[in-house]
Amino acid sequence: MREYSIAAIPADGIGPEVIDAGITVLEVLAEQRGDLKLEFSHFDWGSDYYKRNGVMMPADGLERLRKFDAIYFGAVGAVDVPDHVTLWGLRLQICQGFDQYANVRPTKILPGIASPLRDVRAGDLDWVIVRENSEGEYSGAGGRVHRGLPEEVGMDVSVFTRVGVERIIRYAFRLAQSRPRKLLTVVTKSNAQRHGMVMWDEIAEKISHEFPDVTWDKMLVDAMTVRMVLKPQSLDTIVATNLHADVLSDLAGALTGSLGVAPTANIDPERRFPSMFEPIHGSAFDITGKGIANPIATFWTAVQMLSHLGEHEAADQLMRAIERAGEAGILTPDLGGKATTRQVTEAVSDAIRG
Ligand code: GGG
Repeated sequence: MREYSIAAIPADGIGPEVIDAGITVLEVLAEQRGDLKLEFSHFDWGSDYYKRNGVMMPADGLERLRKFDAIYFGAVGAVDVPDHVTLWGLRLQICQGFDQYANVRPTKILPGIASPLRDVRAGDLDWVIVRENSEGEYSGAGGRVHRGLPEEVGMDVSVFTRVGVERIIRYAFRLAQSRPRKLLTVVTKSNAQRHGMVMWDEIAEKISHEFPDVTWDKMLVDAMTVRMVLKPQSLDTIVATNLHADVLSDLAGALTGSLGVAPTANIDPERRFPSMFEPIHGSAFDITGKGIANPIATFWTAVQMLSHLGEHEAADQLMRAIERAGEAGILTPDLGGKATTRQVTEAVSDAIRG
């Protein structure tokens, strides 16, 4: 029996609903297999915690998380707490505190789910977006001076370091190399942003020589949005900055049916710290409590978590169960269906049981 301890941080909005669903299917999976024990510890951090304590997580939060094998995360964002407070106070603190510099976002059209793109169906669109997750536009550098005055200045400084860019581009080349098509697209905006983004291009060129079997190209982020829509089959692995990849992966989510199916893994490739697994979507407070949140992204990120833990068979089993629920047409309203979170959870659990 292999045992893993997992920190569950459901946080805000629909986060608790989808994490609850995720833990249910993981427990069904562990029970059905019999070779796996998953021990969940729950943390009530997030916006409600902030309203009670003035912080999104306690000062020793990272220290408390460090001992876990993985973190299973819901979403941040609340109606009555500013977004930059919720994001920086919890999700980014964990990503940056644990140097989870590779944010990996598999994107494909699952069976039974329709893409809004004409003539594009399951198999035609199969990408992995790699988001730089530690610096760039999310460096946190900058400031505001002369607050409230006409001459007020607000600055967000994008910081790109050679170490940071080299490691993410190398990670992306390695990932592209491990996939059948061995294709990588490096996205920047190096025509307009002539310092850090030009350094990205130069570093990509240098690192490409370590991977002679990977075919790669460069795209400007604006042109990339067009290519994703018009020529989705021409793409495979994609690497971009923190902000660019954030925007591109929302588009990718929509192209694969809904953001509700899009998973993400915040990985520390060197395994010094626990990695964190979550749906891409936020707290979606417009549907919170209605029981209709799509749990598929949270299930799919559990597949990523199992793979990261080395449980590849269990990961494949869960992925097949997710696909079978889609094939059976058990879909939540964001995908045009009528199923509830609970019905999708039951369908995936039944598929696991076979
Ligand atoms: N589960 C992902 C999540 O909660 N995202 C909230 C959010 O505001 N993210 C912004 C970002 O990642 O840039």
